[in-house]
Amino acid sequence: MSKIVSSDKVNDYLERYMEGVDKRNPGQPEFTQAVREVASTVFPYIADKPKYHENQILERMAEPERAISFRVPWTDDKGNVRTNRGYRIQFNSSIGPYKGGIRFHPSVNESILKFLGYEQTFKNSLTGLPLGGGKGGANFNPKGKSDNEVMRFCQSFITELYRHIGEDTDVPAGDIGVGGREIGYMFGQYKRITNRFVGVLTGKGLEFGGSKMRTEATGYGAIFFLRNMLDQHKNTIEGKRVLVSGSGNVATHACEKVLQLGGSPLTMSDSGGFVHCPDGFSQEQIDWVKELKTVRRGRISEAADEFNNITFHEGRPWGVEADCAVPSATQNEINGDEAKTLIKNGIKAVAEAANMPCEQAAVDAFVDADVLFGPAKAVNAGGVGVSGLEMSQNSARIAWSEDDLRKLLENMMNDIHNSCVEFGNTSDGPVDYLAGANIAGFVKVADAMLSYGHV
Ligand code: NDP
Ligand code: 2IT
Repeated sequence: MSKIVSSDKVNDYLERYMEGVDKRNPGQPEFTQAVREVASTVFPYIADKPKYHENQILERMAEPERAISFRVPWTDDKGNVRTNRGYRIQFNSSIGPYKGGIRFHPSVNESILKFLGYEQTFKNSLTGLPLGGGKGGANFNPKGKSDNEVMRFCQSFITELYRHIGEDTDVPAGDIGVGGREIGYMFGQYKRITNRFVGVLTGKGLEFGGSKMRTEATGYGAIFFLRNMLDQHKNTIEGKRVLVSGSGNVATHACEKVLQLGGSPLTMSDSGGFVHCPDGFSQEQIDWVKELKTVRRGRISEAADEFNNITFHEGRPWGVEADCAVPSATQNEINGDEAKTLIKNGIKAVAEAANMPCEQAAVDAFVDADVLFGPAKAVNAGGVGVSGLEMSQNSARIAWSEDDLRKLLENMMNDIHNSCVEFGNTSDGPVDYLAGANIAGFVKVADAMLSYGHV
């Protein structure tokens, strides 16, 4: 390959590569969407670096090292036998043990978990910690289930999964539908089966090896990254009106950090619709939503019944006028038309706190309009970053202070932002955070793979 490769030629390579990926993964649109997003920015970077082509690095990266699928039988409170499908996708262990969350949601399938495991590989690389990429879950719907049903499901799930994971092999954590309650049940069953007390899961309770700041880390980290993007472009988060979607772990802590840094979080949502508070949610209101979602397990619409400055609306919050958007619910929750509405309403920055919340058409619209766009693998890496620190504390049998962990998280997000700027700086226009994050995440994993030979 010559030193200078034309952009037409790079596009040809990309399309040929994607043809192969599409062919090998039929019926997996989320997975191929995630691969295209990475490949479209990495191909131009490696165009004059033949070692990556000759060693088929991108081809090998798009193939999980191992995909495990298993039966999860359990009994509901009425005595009915129920069966779900569990998975663990062990995607890439080049730079550390597989690491990534577990999702319980009826939509879970192999495509969604492969997209998440693939993304996780690059995200974990960006943290600077020795963490490989993986993801797991089940098509189990925790909504409407009793605590005992959730416990029995988690116990059955781990009764198969335990043989595939370990503190130096694969370390799962939470994701949609998996929080402190579920991690507790799963850790308890793992310990019981193996008779070992080790850091095999992260996001544990503080009483049994959990890390301070892990609960807050993803949402707080996302807002640190948003602040860094604004600072880098001579702007500030103070006074900004911020749209947040979701009302779970990531969304509530994102709202909290926006408020702490002097901004106004205007919206939260769930699958039933969104709530809008034109004054910006107060800490009391955010705490109320945390309790609603983690203890009472109610619907976000209830916030409008409780507070008279909050209104409930059907649909998604992207029609509300604001300065920044932090999608924090799920994949593909902003489409191209919604992106255009946000742009028309003057949005200045979008930080993806959920994984792949923007459809490709939305990403393209933001980038074309010079809106600052922070991609998920950089923006939400604080969660897995503090999970990595939980693993370190577990190995050393120590617990760091909240103050130390807060500083470590903030420094980690600064370092990730700097890496994106290093690889994504453009001569004209804003930093290309998409390319920056993808390339910075890619290089470390790719170079480790080169060292190992063809494995
Ligand atoms: P939670 O389960 O705590 O909250 C999920 C929220 O998103 C709920 O409000 C839920 O509403 C909403 N939601 C989920 N699916 C849909 C859907 N299909 N349509 C509309 N709303 C939906 O999950 P998290 O906060 O942990 O995760 C949110 C996002 O952040 C996910 O993309 C996850 O992968 C990502 N993430 C999480 C990390 C973590 O540390 N937890 C780390 C990095 C990324 P409802 O209750 O109605 O379903
Ligand atoms: O998507 C993610 O990064 C997570 N769900 C957190 C993973 C982890 O291992 O903490």
